[in-house]
Amino acid sequence: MRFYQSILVVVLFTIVSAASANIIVNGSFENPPLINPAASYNSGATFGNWTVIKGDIELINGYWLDAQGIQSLDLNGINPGGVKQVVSTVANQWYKLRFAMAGNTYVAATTMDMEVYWNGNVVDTCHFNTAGYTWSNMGWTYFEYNVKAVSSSTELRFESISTAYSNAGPALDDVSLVAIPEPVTVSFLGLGIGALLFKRR
Ligand SMILES: [Ca+2]
Ligand SMILES: [Ca+2]
Repeated sequence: MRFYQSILVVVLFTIVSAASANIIVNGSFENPPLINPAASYNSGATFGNWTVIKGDIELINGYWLDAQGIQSLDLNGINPGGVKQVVSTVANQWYKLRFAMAGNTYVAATTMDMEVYWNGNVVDTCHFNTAGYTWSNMGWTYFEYNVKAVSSSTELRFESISTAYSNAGPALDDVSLVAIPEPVTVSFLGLGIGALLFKRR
């Protein structure tokens, strides 16, 4: 009985991406810190790295408890509004987009509607029904999506399409965008070529 055993070449490549950080700046809307319970920003205005893109929005500090920190947005100031932030991205990189949504609870219960855009394309139309919720229990709900960048710069946009009450709309907080690490890649090169060979005679 003879054994012929080829050399098993195992080449192990391990790619471990560094832990990724949130690349949204001021995703929790804590800046600028407010003295009053609310501040209004009209279309074209900027605040803490966000730009208002339509209508008007209100930065809220104190009308309700937030998902994170002590400030968040009412995307309907006195009219449906929206915000955007342009972030630095890496082409072909996937990211996890995550945010908390609720609704202004100072009007009768209704469904608040918000569109999310990534690079100009609708990611989703999100809905939140405020029934049963109050300022102290907003029911903040997290939404998560995997989105892919196609260039070095990507626009992220949140837009209220809530018209039930023009001055009360979707509440938004705790926005994050984190690069999704490459899976740990283990390549056994040569495993098929120089396969372990047992030959028995
Ligand atoms: Ca916040
Ligand atoms: Ca409002």
